[in-house]
Amino acid sequence: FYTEDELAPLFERPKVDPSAPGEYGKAYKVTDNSAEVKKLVKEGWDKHAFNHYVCQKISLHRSVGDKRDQECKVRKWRKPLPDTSVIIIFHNEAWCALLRTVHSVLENSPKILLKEIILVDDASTLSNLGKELTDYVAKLQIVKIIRLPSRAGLIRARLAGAQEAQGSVLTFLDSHCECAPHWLEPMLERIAEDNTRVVCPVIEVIDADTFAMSLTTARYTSENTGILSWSLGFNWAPRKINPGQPIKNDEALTSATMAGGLFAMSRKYFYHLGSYDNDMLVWGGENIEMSLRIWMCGGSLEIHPCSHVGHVFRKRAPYSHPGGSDVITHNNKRVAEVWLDEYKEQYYKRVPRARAVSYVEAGDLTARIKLRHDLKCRNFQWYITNIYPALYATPKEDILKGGEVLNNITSKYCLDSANPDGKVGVKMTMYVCHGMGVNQDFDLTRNGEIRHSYSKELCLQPSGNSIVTYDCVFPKKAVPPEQKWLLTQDGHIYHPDSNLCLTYNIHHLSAGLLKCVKQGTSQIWVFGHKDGY
Ligand code: UD2
Ligand code: MN
Repeated sequence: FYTEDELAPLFERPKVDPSAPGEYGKAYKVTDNSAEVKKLVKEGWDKHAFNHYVCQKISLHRSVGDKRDQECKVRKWRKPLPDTSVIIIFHNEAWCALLRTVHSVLENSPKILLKEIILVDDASTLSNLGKELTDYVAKLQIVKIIRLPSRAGLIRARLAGAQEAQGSVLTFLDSHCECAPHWLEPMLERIAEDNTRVVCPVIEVIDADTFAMSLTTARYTSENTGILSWSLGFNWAPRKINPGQPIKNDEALTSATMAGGLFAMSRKYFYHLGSYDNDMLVWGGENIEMSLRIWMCGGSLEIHPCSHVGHVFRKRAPYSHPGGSDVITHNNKRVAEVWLDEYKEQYYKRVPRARAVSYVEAGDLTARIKLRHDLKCRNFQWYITNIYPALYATPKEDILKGGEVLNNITSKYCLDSANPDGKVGVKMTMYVCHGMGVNQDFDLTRNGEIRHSYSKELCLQPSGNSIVTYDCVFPKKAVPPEQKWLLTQDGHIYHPDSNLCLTYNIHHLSAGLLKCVKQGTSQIWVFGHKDGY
């Protein structure tokens, strides 16, 4: 095992007054209410999408405290561990955030394990990030800067950084992070044991307003791992295996996906696995692409509960997105086409605009498809079954009818779930049929469910006289009676549990349950009228 002395950092953290702003990861609240300060605060938010005024008040060397479990604090790390290059990419990052990231790496990483820090400037235009930055980091011995001549986007910027790296492990960070003590050793140990492991730290939240660094925000505790949705979005969810039980101190949590910005990976394995998709632009999708590639092509992805790094989560990006929001769709479309097999339909169903080639093009996929073939990767069905079973999609053969549910009164109105966030308990409405799928896309399954699977898998069931979306129970358990429906020969959607029928309420533009009647058309539905897209 390494001794504490052997793990000393290159730079000791200078002694900071414990009552100084933000020390131990505490919040800093602006108390000065003068017009002048208010103006500065506003300008900072506008420019950086976080409280830049507060960011500047806090020492570049602050302590963030130590929120690891006791088990982690007493751990020793097995010799020898590989060294690492820390790669930090940035575009117009605030000085205080960027340099605090750099200093926190220098002061919390063992000198013998930290080969270098590589800063990749993705064509920043802020004046102090030029010569002033070059001069500043020259004093930091092992910090290099690579300057990209034009805006490359974060994927290509990371590739440029990796190209220069000398360490045997690549560790990526965003440019607004702060490392907790011994953040590096746990990740390096996992990789030393098996270089096909890709390891992420627990990401603590640095509050964009107060710069408090905490584990308390419910979404980002060490209990959470990464998941994905059919629209290829990333999210967090509580871990499934032994939730709440402490992780043995030489284990890590496996994770279906990674957030993307903070991870360590053997350099050799990074290239063996096809680094990144060089044709992805600006921002987005690369984290899901890499997660699928790692799992499907023989590696594993995990979160180490003993490694903690803070990250400033912002509500909006402070920088421009050349190409607009289409670049994310472009990137995700590449993920769907290369990795999702027949399940790519599930993605297109939720993001219809991605389907039209004329609208968003995926570009040339030959190289990535060849990579998947050469690496003999498993298929997406394997990933669903083994890595993320909650990503259930009804198999095609089990869908009896799919698409719009049109009511026969006017032949104009369709069942509509105006519920983009996939909340449960939201009432169904009726809306002019638009043929775009999304809110108006439903599947009647062989099991009798009416599934609405836009942002989440939801099932229709009655609640009083209304119909609401609720979490589907199948396939975890059998379909409960309240979620069972039957499409009759004459077009009624019958609910056997209540012995009532789905009825269009023309006055309230809603759908509910009423006694089944033969006459009239408010209970006659055309299911699967359009294809859903
Ligand atoms: C998250 C990830 C981020 C990335 C992204 C999806 C975390 C904590 N963050 O977004 O790393 O995976 O999802 O793509 O997991 N940047 C450039 N050039 C650009 C745009 C951004 O260099 O054109 C830099 C930026 O300065 C930052 C990093 O890339 O250091 C990530 O950007 P972000 O912080 O705006 O992304 P975030 O955290 O919302
Ligand atoms: Mn970030």
